[in-house]
Amino acid sequence: MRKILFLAAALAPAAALAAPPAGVSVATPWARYLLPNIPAGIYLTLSNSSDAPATLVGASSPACGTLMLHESMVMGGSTMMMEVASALVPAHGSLAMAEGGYHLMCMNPKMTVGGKVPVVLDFADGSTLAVTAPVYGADSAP
Ligand SMILES: [Cu+2]
Repeated sequence: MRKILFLAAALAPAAALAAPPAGVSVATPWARYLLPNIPAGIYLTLSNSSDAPATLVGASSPACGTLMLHESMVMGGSTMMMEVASALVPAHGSLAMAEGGYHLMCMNPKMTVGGKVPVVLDFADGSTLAVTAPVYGADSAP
């Protein structure tokens, strides 16, 4: 009896969701949705109160099909965006993922304006952060 209880306790952590990254919190997550065939941007601000940097390496959402980590930049006078492998949230600092900079790109959006989409952020140390992003349309933002 004692042995069985011990095994159950040892297995429990593996069945649970990955822990959130230490000291990292999210503010003002939101999505901009236009049309089903136009990728939707997801924006948020990550803050890190810990002594170690946190590295965002990806994200997923059942409302997006593929959810990519993008960075917008101006090249030769026009704004381009490209997929990036990671984005750093500095120790005792923050990372604003906003229009014109880093953002999440929801390639096959299945959402409605006024609704909410769940997003899981994945960090390099294996930790994850679950976020709920309200959906805005073309002409509004939080
Ligand atoms: Cu993009």
